[in-house]
Amino acid sequence: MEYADLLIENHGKVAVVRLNRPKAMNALNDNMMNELGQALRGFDADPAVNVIILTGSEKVFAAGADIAAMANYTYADTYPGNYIGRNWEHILDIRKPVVGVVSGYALGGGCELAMMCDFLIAADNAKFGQPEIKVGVTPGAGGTQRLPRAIGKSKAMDMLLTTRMIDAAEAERTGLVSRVFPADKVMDEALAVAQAIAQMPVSVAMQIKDAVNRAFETTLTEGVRYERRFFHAGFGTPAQKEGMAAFLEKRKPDFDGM
Ligand code: DAK
Repeated sequence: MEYADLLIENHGKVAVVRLNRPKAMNALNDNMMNELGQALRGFDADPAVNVIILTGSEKVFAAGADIAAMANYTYADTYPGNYIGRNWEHILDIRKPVVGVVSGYALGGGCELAMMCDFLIAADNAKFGQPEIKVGVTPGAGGTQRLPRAIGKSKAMDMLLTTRMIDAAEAERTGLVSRVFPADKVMDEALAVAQAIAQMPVSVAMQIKDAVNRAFETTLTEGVRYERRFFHAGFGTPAQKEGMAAFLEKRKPDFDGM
């Protein structure tokens, strides 16, 4: 499948989706977000793919919503037209793991999109920011909600109100990203991480993702109850039979197709 604003790579059970509008610093527009939804849904439904990597270029993940495209929007274009809601959040419906890999800038909507991934790996040149206030709007794709949950209220308020960018080291220290690698190695390292996940049973990876995301939406008691149902159901699956048998037989498990 060819896309105007994305590049796709296949690495066995790992699919890589690259945002690709280099002349506009990968600014996010309707076409790119429609294509992104299409690509992600396609891989989610593809039994040959277990893990998806979402990334940009070496210089920029995405510099935010396309300011040129939205500068003349009216309220009628945004609220009735469901700007953002109509096509930015397809990623939240993806059930397989989505690993975000950020090199360079992830600003505004770019930072918000990155935060919709399941976890983030950063290059040491990564910079995260929410500079929307500088262009006269609030964040509109979850920045005021996911950033404080990720890095705490004080740091989030600082970034959102002053537009201060944080670098990869601060992003790792505050928990926004899970790992940082040198920029020239980050894709190889991220692919190794994704391949490791891809060897696990994809059905269990999907359940873990579902349960962890539930932690942000419910009470602890209900969340643990939700997790327990998956754990109990696991005893009716080939993945549990293979995983535990392989351990006892001191061999590597083969979770292919599970
Ligand atoms: N949109 C459109 N074009 C952009 C862009 C953007 N966000 N960011 C960069 N570009 C374009 C530049 O205009 C320039 O185009 P040409 O002049 O070459 O035609 C080209 O990319 C290269 O950019 P620079 O020349 O500026 O490159 P530098 O390396 O000097 O600087 C930069 C890189 C990323 C620091 C800088 O470009 C920058 O500050 N960009 C803007 C970052 C920003 O403010 N991002 C937040 C965007 S606002 C809403 C929902 C959501 C949102 C809003 C409303 N509602 C529900 C209502 C979300 C808003 C945002 O994300």
